[in-house]
Amino acid sequence: MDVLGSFSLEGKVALVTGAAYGIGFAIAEAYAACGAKIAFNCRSQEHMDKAMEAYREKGIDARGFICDVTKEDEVQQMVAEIEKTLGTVDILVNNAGIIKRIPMTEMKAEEFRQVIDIDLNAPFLVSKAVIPGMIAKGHGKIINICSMMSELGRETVSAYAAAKGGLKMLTKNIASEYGAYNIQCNGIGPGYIATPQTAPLREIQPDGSHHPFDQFIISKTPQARWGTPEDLMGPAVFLASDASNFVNGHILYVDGGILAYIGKQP
Ligand code: NAP
Ligand code: GCO
Repeated sequence: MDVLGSFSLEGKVALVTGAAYGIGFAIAEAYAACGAKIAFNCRSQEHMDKAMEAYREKGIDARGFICDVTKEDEVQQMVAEIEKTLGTVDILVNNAGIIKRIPMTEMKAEEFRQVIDIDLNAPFLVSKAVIPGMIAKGHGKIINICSMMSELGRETVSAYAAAKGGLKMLTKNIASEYGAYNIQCNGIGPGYIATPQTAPLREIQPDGSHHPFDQFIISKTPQARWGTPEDLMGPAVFLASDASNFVNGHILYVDGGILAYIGKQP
């Protein structure tokens, strides 16, 4: 077996949702480096324009779509356009996501619903849109971007934890329901990654000190650092490639060891 070649994505069509920046952009960049054709989406034209420039600077000919992943008609339209112009989606990364950090008893029902809609309902909608093409083609890879909060809770992130816990089980269910069609569905559970989503947790305080949460995460991470989007590139390529053809229903935690560690004695 050509082990190195099994990591190639040459000629594959990859859709990475929410890949205007952050983790999604890094995963799309990694896939392009391994030979994949890239499609991505976001909601904001401003983010899209900046993303297209960033992809061009990296020499990546990405196809960008303004598409809200919570809107089934927009999702269906985007996938149809990708299938028409690039080909069947071989690899889907359900990456688009938001978080709202609000104590549960203060969170409005609409705020809870919005997080569930984007972080859980949308991966269902986008997966549902690409699976028929994967079945017809005889293979497919779906990678759901889960979270530490697929396993753990903490104050103020009830909606996000509920969504990411559900996304872990949606991952296992897609693996169960479509494994027979040679579709592998796995998750990546990033630890604490330095992106715009976690910027509020890393802000330098008015007195110039580090954010308390920043120090807390450092103390809870054996590798004593925040992750970077680049830390997710290799794991994402592995789960998108033939190298993982018998890995199904697995959540690969890329967390620097947080989930394994009780934390440093104060
Ligand atoms: P981010 O920097 O906030 O980026 C989120 C991306 O999703 C943006 O491109 C955003 O673009 C897009 N998006 C949000 N809602 C959307 C919608 N309804 N339709 C289409 N696109 C949408 O987040 P990140 O840190 O890269 O996180 C990416 C994923 O990893 C998320 O699922 C997050 O929950 C998960 N995650 C993050 C961490 C971390 O520590 N950063 C750890 C574990 C898991 P627009 O706003 O322009 O739409
Ligand atoms: C938070 C963070 C986390 C990370 C990530 C950890 O407020 O606790 O935003 O939720 O984003 O999901 O894996």
